[in-house]
Amino acid sequence: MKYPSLADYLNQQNTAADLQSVLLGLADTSINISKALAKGALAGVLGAAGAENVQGEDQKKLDVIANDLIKNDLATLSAVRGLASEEETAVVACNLDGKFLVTFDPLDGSSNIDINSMVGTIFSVLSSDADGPVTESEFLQAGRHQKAAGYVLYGPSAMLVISTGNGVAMFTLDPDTGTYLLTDDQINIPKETAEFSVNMSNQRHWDPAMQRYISELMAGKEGPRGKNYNMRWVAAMVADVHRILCRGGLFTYPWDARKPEQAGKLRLMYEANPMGFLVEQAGGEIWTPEGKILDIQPDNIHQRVPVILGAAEEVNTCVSYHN
Ligand code: AFP
Repeated sequence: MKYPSLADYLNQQNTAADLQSVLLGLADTSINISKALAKGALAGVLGAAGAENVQGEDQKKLDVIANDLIKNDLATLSAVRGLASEEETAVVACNLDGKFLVTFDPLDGSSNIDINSMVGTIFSVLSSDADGPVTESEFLQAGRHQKAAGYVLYGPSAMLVISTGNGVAMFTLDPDTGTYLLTDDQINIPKETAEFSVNMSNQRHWDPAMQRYISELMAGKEGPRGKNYNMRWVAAMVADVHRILCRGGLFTYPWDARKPEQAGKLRLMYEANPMGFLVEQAGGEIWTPEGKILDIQPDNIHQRVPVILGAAEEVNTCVSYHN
């Protein structure tokens, strides 16, 4: 069976050549990241980098390697005007005549690196008609304005998942040829689910509404929900969202009282928005307890949000506990 390549797919979607160049560039960079991950300890790339990022998180060597690979490769693309990264304090200017802005989490799930578990790269593509110096304010667009979004999951297979606003497509990296081949473009999240995804160890820190919602899932068939639920937690949003795109479910990273001044752990511009774009394109929903995430007007590029995403009916039920 002949599987279409990423370029075949983008041409078939009539994706503009400049946007194609950004997506094809990110795909190429991800292949190099997957090679660095595969070498792991053999290349001396595991462990801590000995520095903190703007989030105050200890950087892993591969966080820095992945960030630099993406930053350097994007800078070679004439279509890219600027970029913002979880690992960069400020926005970075690329080619001032370019019309696309790229935000990304170069290696999501860093705490999984040293245990050879799943990690990923998340990216979001916005457009800008500004000229002159690149400013943070150009990036501060609601997620609904994204021109494309996607991720690469470095799992047993490396898989690229993207949307340009006309559904979601999944590509599998053929290691023999080093090309991403289209393996699924019928991605739909069922409206209901019996599987949820949350880090239960934070339960005592959640607000009472989330505590009650999750406890009623845990009560199973004998409880108010009247059915048993399964739970999964990979500790890499890319892997948990990929599972939801493949077989449904609800994922949440709620606000918690450990850092009450923070709205949540996950970042709006390069985690929640790109994942939310994909989830909505696949028929799911993504909310904070107060409203749809893709409608949020960002205040800054490293803004955090509480996240509830996945099966539309289940997301709406979870949000309703907070009303
Ligand atoms: P790291 O990249 O620091 O491992 O964080 C990953 C993440 O941002 C997201 O991908 C996971 O869903 C979530 O944090 C895991 O958080 P916990 O480690 O608190 O479970």
